[in-house]
Amino acid sequence: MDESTPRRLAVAAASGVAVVAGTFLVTGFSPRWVVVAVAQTLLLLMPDALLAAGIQGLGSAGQPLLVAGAGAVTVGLFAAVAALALRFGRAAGRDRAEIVFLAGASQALAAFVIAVSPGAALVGGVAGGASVGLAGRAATGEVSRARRGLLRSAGVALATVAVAGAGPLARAVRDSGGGDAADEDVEIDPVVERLLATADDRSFDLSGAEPLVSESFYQVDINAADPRVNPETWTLRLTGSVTEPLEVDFASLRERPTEHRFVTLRCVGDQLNGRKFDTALWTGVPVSDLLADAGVREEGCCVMVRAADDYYQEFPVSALSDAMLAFRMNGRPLPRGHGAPVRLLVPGHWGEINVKWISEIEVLEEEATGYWEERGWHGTGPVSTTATLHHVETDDGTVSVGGHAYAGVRGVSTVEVSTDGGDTWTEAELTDRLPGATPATAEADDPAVVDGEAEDAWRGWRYTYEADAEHEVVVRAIEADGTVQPSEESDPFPNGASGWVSRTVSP
Ligand SMILES: Nc1nc2c(c(=O)[nH]1)N[C@H]1C(S)=C(S)[C@@H](COP(=O)(O)O)O[C@H]1N2
Ligand SMILES: [Mo]
Repeated sequence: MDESTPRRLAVAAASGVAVVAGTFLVTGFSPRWVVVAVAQTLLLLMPDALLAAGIQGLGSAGQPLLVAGAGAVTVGLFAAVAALALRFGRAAGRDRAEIVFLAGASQALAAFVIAVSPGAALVGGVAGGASVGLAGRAATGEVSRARRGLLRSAGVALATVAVAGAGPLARAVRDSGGGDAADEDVEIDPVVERLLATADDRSFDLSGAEPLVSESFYQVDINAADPRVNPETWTLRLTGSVTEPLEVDFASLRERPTEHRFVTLRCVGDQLNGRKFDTALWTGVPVSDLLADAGVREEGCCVMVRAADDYYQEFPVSALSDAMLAFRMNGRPLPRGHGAPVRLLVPGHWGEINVKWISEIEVLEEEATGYWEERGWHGTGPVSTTATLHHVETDDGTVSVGGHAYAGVRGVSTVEVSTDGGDTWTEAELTDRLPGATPATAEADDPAVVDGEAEDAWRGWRYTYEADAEHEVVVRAIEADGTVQPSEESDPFPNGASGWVSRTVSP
């Protein structure tokens, strides 16, 4: 290693940073950014168990970790490309301009291969090359004046990061918080407003637990950066074993009969008493109308539902009979993170078949395997019954406990609480059920708007009692037909977590 080698490596590293920042300038935080493309590749290479722990287990917290790791790998990749270019250029006795060009061009090529974005490749190559070029002799030759060159190179990298960072980074940070069009001031439909106000009225005030409409809705998906799907060009195709294949665009979907529904989602990867379990008021179009138009053939047993992020899930076509294509959430346009512009909601089923960014429903004549089932999960069926215990408050011997209970479309009729570790049980107080499906054409002041009962939404529960010694609280849900939630505990993998939630309480 001659004296200039460490400097050349530093120049290469700065150049790698410049490429990563330069490409970001063009793509923003999207699947076309080199770092996101590398992250997706890392996901593909990851062992199934690690992948599941990252996505199903960590949920949205896994995403920043993955992106940070992929960022480091990507900088390293482009630094290596720059270092190779410098090495070859020098060995071949090229002059500085030629070496700079070689470095920039090879980085542009690498960027193109990684993320197939010509604009990003060009800007990335220019940033990377400029960073090498301004390093001057630190990169290409004699040691004299090398230090100043190194500083200039790092300067280019920093400047690119700063320029790339300002606007798009702010947007990325906002997007990763779920914010986007859905965050803008939109006028909420009066019927939606009435439904949300009703949900609010019916909620118990439980510190530590969500109201009946979640304030923060969990997010789980396979993406390092969620797809951006343009509603103007979005279509949904109905293909496969149908008499009349169909393609609907956003405008024609929105002309179909629309309704508002309270629906709960829970991820099969949710822990016992976990937080990947939420409820929203969704607005959309029943899938059955579309299926009827396409005409499912008698041989059609199942569907493969596909999405813009290359996610795919397979399940019985019968599950779609009461499903909905949703394009609004709590009265606002569906947020990007929850599947904009259109997602599927399948009543009573685990979250994983509620496909976001939906692009195709293919009717199959034979069963097939979806994304998570290929990785060992059993999450395409109905949810299991669960009761959470998220609220525990003690005040001078008075204890108040509460949470939510959910049994999919089987419905929860009762929640029971034990304060002696499961020996004796008492009925908890339950929230009134959320209102049933409401046509979007309803009049807001029509009493029927809040009549009826949501078919697939959780209920809140609470129980207040006196206690003077440490004790164990246990909670269990009972389904509408009297079935008691099973007590046997299991991990989320592969069928979803089961068991009664318990907690030791000291008054
Ligand atoms: N296109 C697509 N749809 C998807 C997923 C995904 O990775 N890609 N994840 C599924 C899983 S595992 C769950 S639990 C729910 C979560 O929906 P949410 O992120 O809106 O809460 O979306 C489902 N739909
Ligand atoms: Mo999930």
